[in-house]
Amino acid sequence: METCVYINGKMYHEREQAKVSVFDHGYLYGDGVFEGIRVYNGLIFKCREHIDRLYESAKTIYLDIQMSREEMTQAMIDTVRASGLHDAYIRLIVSRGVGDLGLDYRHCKKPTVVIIVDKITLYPPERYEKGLKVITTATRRNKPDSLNCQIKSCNYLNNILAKIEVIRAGADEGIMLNNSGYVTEATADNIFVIKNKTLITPPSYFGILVGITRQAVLDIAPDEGLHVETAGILVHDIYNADECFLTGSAAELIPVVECDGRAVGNGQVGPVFKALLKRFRQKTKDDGVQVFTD
Ligand code: PXG
Repeated sequence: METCVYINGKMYHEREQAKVSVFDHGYLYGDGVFEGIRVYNGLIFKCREHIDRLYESAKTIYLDIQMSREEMTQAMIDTVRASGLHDAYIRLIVSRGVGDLGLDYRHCKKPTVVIIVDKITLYPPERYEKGLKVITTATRRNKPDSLNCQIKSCNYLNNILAKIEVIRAGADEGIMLNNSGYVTEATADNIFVIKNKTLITPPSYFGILVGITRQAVLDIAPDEGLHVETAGILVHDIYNADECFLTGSAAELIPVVECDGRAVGNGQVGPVFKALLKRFRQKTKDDGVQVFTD
C-alpha cells in the first residue's frame, strides 16, 4: 500500500525520487495535458473515456504522445498494480517534455509521461454528509475561443484564481460563470441542478470541461425517473433549485446546500441526490478495467 509514480517507463516508490526536469515545458509553461482517474475495488473507472479525452486534449494542442492508447492503458494498469492500491486515484500527465527556454515547442523532442497513483481527498468527509456552501466567483471561466475548456490542460490558473477567491471568502467551493453570466462549472467539478424532477447541467458550448462523471450521472439519471436536460443555468436557477450538486472524478458526487448565502431547496441534502449517489456507487463496483488478476 503505497504511492507509485511512473515517469517515462520507470517506476518510483519514493515521492522524493519522482522528479522531472525544470526545463520541462509542463513546468515552464503549463504546456501539457492531464487526467484524474479513480480506481474502485481494483477497477479503473471509465478508463477508455479518460484515455480518449487525454488523446483528444493532446491532439488539440499538437502534442504527439508517442505511445498508443493501449500502451498508455497498460502503463496505467502496471502502475496501479505496483502501488498495490485497490482504491486509488490516478493522476496521468503528459507534458510537452524537456526543451529550451522560450515557447518554441519544437525543441521538446519527447513528451514526459507521468502516472501518479496515490490517494486523494478533495473535500472533508462531513461535507459529503452535510453539503457544500458555495459562492459565485468574480473570476469568469476563460472564453472557449481563447482556451477551449474541453482541453484538460496543465494550465489551471483560471480555476486556481477562482479557488483562491473561494478560500479567502471562507466558502467551500466556487461557481464560475461564463462571459455572458451563465453558470459553467465549479473550480474543478461540473454542476447539476434539479427542479421538479428535471436534472439540468450546462452544455459543453457554454465553456465547461465535459466531465466523465457528469456523463456517468446523465446516464443513470433516467433510471431514477428524472428528465434530463443540458441547458443554460443562471445563478437564479441555483438559488431556486430543489437540489444542486457537483461531480468530478476526484470529488465524485457532492451536494450543494447553499449558494451566495441562499439555501438551496430546504438547505439539506436532498433525496434525489442520495438516490443518484447510490446508483453511482453501484456503477463504480462493476464498471472498469481490471488491474489485479488474482
Ligand atoms: N471541470 C473541471 C474544470 C475539472 O478540472 C471536472 C470538471 C470534472 O471532470 P471529470 O471528468 O473528472 O468528471 C474537472 C476534473 C486534480 C483533479 O488532480 C482535477 C479534476 C478531476 C480529478 C482530479 O486536480 N478535474
